[in-house]
Amino acid sequence: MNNFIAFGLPFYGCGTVVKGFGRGSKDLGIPTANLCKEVIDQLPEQMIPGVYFGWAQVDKSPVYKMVMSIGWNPFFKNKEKSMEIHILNKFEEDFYGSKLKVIVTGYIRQELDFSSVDELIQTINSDIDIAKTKLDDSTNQSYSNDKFFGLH
Ligand code: ADP
Ligand code: RBF
Ligand code: MG
Repeated sequence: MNNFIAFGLPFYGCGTVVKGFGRGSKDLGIPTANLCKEVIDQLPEQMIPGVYFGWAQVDKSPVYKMVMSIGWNPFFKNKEKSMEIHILNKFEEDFYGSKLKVIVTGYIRQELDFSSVDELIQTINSDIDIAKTKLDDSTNQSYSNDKFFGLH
């Protein structure tokens, strides 16, 4: 619960999926749907750069677990702030231009720099394990049925 207060959570966001940096996250097995600038500009001040988890919905899809990175990706030294969401579901097709809704319920860690891509991937995979477990607790689970996801 302290996380909620410290990081301004839960955060409810909705925006269009835009093209990201085209770095081939997908080839690494971790595609990330990048949210449009309008959402990034509306983030509360307490939502510091870092790795978060929560729930996501693409247009009228079911609600899935997700992990999210906010910031400048120190490993790649991005010039623009991004908000990228990896949804824990296998999609048959890309969904650029779709409406993506998220409820962010927890914070995992700061963004880090790494000495290799392998290290980055391993760390993201451990974030995914943490998110899967935490999202099963009753407080986090309850947000998957939030009426926010029912309004289209
Ligand atoms: P970009 O640099 O354009 O963001 P990515 O390699 O990160 O490219 O791929 C992101 C795209 O992959 C998303 O915009 C979405 O259309 C698609 N995609 C397919 N499966 C997923 C998933 N499980 N989570 C997030 N995006 C996915
Ligand atoms: N990029 C970083 O530079 N440092 C990070 O600590 C970091 N953590 C991430 C955690 C998650 C859960 C996700 C989805 C992405 C993260 N990224 C991070 C962004 C990553 O570098 C980006 O998605 C690349 O495009 C992967 O190839
Ligand atoms: Mg991406």
